[in-house]
Amino acid sequence: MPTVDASPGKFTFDLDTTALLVIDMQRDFLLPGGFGESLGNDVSQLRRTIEPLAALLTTWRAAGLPVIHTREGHKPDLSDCPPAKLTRAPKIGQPGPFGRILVQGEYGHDIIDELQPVGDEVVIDKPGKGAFYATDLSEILEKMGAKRLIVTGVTTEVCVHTTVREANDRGYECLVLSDCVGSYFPEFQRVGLQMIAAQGGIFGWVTESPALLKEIAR
Ligand code: C5J
Repeated sequence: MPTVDASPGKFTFDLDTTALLVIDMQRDFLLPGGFGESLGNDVSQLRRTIEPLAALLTTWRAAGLPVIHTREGHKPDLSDCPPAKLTRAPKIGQPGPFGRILVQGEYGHDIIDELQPVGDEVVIDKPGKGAFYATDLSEILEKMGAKRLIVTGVTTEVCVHTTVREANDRGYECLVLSDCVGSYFPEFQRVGLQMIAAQGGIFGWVTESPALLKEIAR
């Protein structure tokens, strides 16, 4: 079985039962001049994930393995956006440089050009931070027979963490790729990754993408 060196220990997986999750690599979060930057964030902290993630996708797709993309956002009438979320993120639904912010169908809501889904790859629209909440992700993974998830995307301490925690509680083993997840805040990136692998891997495993690429190539 393929095995990669990871923290807190080796992560062994079976290519037939492992899916790649690419979380919220959306223009609103990543493009210079977009929503993320308008909040005062340094988008370069997220953009450094694009190149390794594109390389991973190339190899993963060439091996014929499943990819699931997610997008955080809401229906145009915001009926799926809880008032408590809107109160703390009042820009949601407002016009921005890339269309209404985090609204489905808008340019900014979609995935960046470099990482656009191809073929029949699944795209899950999610109203929350976690990819399992109010989506079909559980059913999709069950149908695929997935038992393990390779987790990538943004942001490390928010949607990646929430999804890894949700997945962990549902019995999935998660390997988080540190160079393919990003936070606007270097401190949150560091601590967020530590928290996943702490206490014997309380939420999962952490490694860098080259370790995984090497195993897939074998
Ligand atoms: C945030 C996300 N940070 N995808 N969303 O609001 O992490």
